[in-house]
Amino acid sequence: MHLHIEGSLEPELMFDLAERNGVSLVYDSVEAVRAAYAFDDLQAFLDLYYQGMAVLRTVDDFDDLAMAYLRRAHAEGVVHVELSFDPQAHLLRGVSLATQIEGLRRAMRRAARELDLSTALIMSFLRDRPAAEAMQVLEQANSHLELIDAVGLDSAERGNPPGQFAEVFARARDLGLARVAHAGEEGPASYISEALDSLGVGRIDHGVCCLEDPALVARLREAQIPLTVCPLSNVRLKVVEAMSDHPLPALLDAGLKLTVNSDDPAYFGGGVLDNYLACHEAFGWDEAVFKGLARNAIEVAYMDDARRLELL
Ligand code: ES4
Ligand code: ZN
Repeated sequence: MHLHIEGSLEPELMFDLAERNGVSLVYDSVEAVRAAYAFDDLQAFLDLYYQGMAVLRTVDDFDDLAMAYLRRAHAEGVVHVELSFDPQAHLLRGVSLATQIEGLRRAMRRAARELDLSTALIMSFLRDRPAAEAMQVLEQANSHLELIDAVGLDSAERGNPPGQFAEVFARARDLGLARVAHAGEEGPASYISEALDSLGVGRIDHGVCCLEDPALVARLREAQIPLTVCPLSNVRLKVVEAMSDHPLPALLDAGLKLTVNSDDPAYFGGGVLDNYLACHEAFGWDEAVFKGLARNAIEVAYMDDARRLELL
């Protein structure tokens, strides 16, 4: 449920697409790209993430990117994928919204047919760009609304509070779209409350900083607001020093509705299964804990009720 499809771009495909589109990369090998993936914080990652995705130009590129990821997810036992994408990052490079959505949706349709994977599409706004730009993108998306399931909010968190996007999210609600937002990844716990209050989100992406505020933890527990936690991402971006310091066990003890997700699998050390395995190794969780996490995801995912019943 928390996957940036552009963050699933493996260096091998990055080179293939660069060649196909005549885009030059600053790296001369796949190994050099991987070696550059040592981040001090979210911004250091975002700089490489936006640079890497510049190879995406055509419908086929978005189709190939998504299909490669959906095949890998299927191979590791994933049965439902919610792909989030960052339309502004591509619009700013002259790639139309129609191109992006057509490519992603083509892969999603094929995955349903060939892999029995259900999927949903989340259009995320960049919080470090003006809210007026997000509103323009939402208006542009009006002609593709049946192809979008939810809107999200991502990119650089600190100094970019959710409240700035209140109007955009109110408009998304009026258009019948579900809403999620990154909050409490690097930013303060107050951004989590703000995302709930001013954006009306139904889920919080990350949310790990909620433990700073006991009243907020109580609220999240009482309302059973889902948190899409990404442990390997938090280690790679130095939100925590190591898996052994990760707050997941404390969040679980607090009775929160948790799911474990991969965020940007090509950049942070793997997919959902790798994140599950890292939790098993660090926390010694048994099968019952993982079944509970997977069940939480199925209960709150954007899928139709027939699919939910089939999976539960
Ligand atoms: C992201 Cl890890 C993370 N945080 C915020 N925005 C993002 N976009 C892609 N990955
Ligand atoms: Zn994320």
